[in-house]
Amino acid sequence: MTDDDIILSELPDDELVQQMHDDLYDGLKEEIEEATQILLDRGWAPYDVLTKALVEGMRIVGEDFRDGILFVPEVLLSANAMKAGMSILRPLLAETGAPKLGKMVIGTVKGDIHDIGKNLVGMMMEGAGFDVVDIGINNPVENYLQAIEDHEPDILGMSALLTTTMPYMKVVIDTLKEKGLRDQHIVLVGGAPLNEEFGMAVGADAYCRDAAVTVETAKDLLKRKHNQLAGAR
Ligand code: B1M
Repeated sequence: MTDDDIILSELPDDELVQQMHDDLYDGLKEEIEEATQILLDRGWAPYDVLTKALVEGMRIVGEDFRDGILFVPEVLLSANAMKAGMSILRPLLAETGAPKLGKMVIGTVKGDIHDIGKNLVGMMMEGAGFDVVDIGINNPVENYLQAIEDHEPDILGMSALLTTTMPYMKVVIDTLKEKGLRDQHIVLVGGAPLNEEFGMAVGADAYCRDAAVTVETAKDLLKRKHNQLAGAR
């Protein structure tokens, strides 16, 4: 059977998820949209569609990109397909009706245009009840400062996917310090090449391994901050 003959709605769940990994790999946006909707219609939780079908598919793409099997144009198509699936899930993940826990500004740092992980973090934070202001990609320090002034967030989130761009996080944090703004915000950093040690070295409050950890860390640090403020009164 060729890919053209496959009727997605007739595949059982496990084969459909496998097919989504293949379709993501091949950058087939419409198929990813259709399959995302099928899984939702079958009662899958949006979070499970996101992690088991889309994120896992992108992990496979990432491995083959690393190994020189896939190249930038192909990975761009995969990224577009991934985003199409994510945009179906986004309103569903955000639809919790939970009271607002706080506000986060998030952006990818200067020189870096990767945004899938950042978008995912934003979606999960919204779903957990945070207001999220996404300032996009390739942000110089001025953009972060402007967003902080405009939106007065509790949390500043920065994403970097390249070893060459991750040091820029320190530039942003040092500038916040110089301007006396650092202590007013919880600073969280994330992205595939980072780790705990790096997060501490650049002066962030925490490194977040993934979107779920970001939500937990944000809640935890915000609670601690509120307790500290209450104790100081
Ligand atoms: Co790029 N790329 N890429 N790429 N790309 C990587 C990052 C790379 C590791 C691939 C590889 O070679 N193995 C490699 C970096 C190597 C390095 O730095 N040592 C790389 C390279 C080299 C490049 C280019 C330089 C390639 C070139 O031009 N020759 C170029 C750079 C462009 C630039 O930014 N200036 C480039 C371009 C691209 C595309 C445009 C083709 C595309 C991006 C499309 C887009 O984002 N719109 C792309 C992609 C898709 C990838 C890989 C394959 C996948 C990244 C991704 O979306 N992962 C990636 C390989 C990899 O990471 N293994 C790769 C899925 C996503 C859900 O995970 O982003 O890790 P991730 O996010 C996670 C966590 O990290 C965390 O939570 C997220 C969700 O759980 N997290 C945060 C992320 N940000 C956070 C922020 C937070 C908290 C948690 O704030 C609080």
